[in-house]
Amino acid sequence: MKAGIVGLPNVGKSTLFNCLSNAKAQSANFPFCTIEPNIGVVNVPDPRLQKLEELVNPERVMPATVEIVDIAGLVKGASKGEGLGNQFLANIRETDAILHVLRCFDNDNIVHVDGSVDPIRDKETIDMELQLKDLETAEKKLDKVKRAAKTGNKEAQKEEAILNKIKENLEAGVSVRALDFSEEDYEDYVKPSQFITDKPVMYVCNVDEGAATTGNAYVENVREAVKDENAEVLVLAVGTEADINELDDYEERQMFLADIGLDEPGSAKLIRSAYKLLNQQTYFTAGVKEVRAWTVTIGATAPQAAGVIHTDFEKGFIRAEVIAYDDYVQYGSEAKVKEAGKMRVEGKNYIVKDGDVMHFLFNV
Ligand SMILES: Nc1nc2c(ncn2[C@@H]2O[C@H](COP(=O)(O)OP(=O)(O)OP(=O)(O)O)[C@@H](O)[C@H]2O)c(=O)[nH]1
Ligand SMILES: [Mg+2]
Repeated sequence: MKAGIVGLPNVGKSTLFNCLSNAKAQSANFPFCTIEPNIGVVNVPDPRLQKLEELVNPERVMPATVEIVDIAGLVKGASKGEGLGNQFLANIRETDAILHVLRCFDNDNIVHVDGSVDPIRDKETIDMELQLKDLETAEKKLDKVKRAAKTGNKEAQKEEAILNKIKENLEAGVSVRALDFSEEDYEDYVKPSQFITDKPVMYVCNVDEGAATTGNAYVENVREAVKDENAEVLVLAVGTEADINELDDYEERQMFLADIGLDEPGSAKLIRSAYKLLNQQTYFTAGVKEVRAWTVTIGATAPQAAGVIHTDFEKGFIRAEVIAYDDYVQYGSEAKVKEAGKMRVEGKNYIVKDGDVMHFLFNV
């Protein structure tokens, strides 16, 4: 699962990537600095892991990770090949969620491809290009399905109706994610097309450091414009955080963060949000060798969770011993949790909960 950083050129996407990841992307004050996508595997900050570390005192600690991709900027006409054109659209299609970066800071020295700072216009530009690309996808599919629909094939007719609904909405500037479908229709006819505007999105408002905690008028405009989208709007002083991230010393970083009013980097919050946006959650394994956070899709069963560690664990799954994170912390050790009768034994239909501390029994 990966989240892609998307936006106009020169709005701070690569700078944001550098806040998140240690794989340094080139960032510079000119449009289309990024061409090939930068990929980073980013640790998901999770205070629960430190707590478990204190309790278990393991040899090592492994955090959960999420993959972030920094993608080339896109401009008006991109869907028709302008700028870097279609190439980047393929990069976006390969991601599972979109982090849409909007420039919300004034600075005459940083070029804006459309001449002025206006995050609402910028958002519309990006949305429109992605919608045009999806329109192309919908039309291609429609062409294919039309003939079969004419001959009376019921399924083809259903698909045609759904594709027409998508097409009409895209033409009216409505993204696929905003449309309602029955779960069955969605699974059968919408999801397989992998529409770009169907991917979950969150907005990252790039502000200057004075607005890191408060936001600014641009951010207010963004909030107002997306209020019906049910999408998170995150405020981040990307440039400043990238500078702070360059410092090697933890204390020093915390000091500079405190200066702009933060007790943790906005980028940490962003990673957690991206993780949620990807529909992921964490369960833990806690042993003396290793305390580790594992990533599972929300709704995953115990065997599927076991499969994240090893496919054999899933195939040979017998049962799982589960301790809720809060119980683990309250009683302080696995033994004490057991004594208190708070360790549960769960079977193959158990739906994993965020924060479960799990131990799997299996045979191979
Ligand atoms: N003042 C200020 N400058 C910023 C901020 N974020 C990024 N910049 C600068 O803006 C310029 C462009 O940043 P990049 O991160 O390379 O932009 P990008 O969106 O990746 O651009 P492309 O790869 O060309 O699409 C660089 O000179 C950054 O230093 C910010 O928050 N404040
Ligand atoms: Mg870039």
